[in-house]
Amino acid sequence: MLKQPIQKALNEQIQAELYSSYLYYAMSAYLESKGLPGAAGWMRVQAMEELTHADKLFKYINDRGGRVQLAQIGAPGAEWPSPAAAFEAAYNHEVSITERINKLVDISREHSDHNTYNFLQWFVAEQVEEEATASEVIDKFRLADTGGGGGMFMLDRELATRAFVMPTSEKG
Ligand code: OFO
Repeated sequence: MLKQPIQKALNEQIQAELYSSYLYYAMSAYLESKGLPGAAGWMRVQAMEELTHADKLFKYINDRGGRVQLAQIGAPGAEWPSPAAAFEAAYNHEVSITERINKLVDISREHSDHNTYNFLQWFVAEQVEEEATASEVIDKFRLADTGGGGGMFMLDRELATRAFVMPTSEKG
């Protein structure tokens, strides 16, 4: 059985992950409007991955006999100063999500909830990747910017290759 403060914190994290998805879908739409279908596709895959993060928390709360309670998700905005700025905002958002995950881990320790502590280790590792991938794309945008229009075209083609892979535990 989940303790109340843990359940509350996990529910808040579901909301944060769903907001991440909503934000990345908004960024995808923005990138599409800027004539960058590859970057838009990359961001759409990111948005889909965030849904699987929310789903992981959803399932965990239920598995522990808790109660999922969904809250309102705020509007993510629709415009950024440039495509590179959208990726910078995505990176900054991931840094804030890492802080949230770290706080969740702290709460699980405060309540000696070893199951939740263990469960959260997946998210701890995932956040390293989330920050790194966003940061890599920002670096590529900087390089592409120096290469004129051709550099951006090549980068967009590269970003188009990212595919969504359904995590094994969420299949079926
Ligand atoms: Fe769910 O990792 Fe990004 O937000």
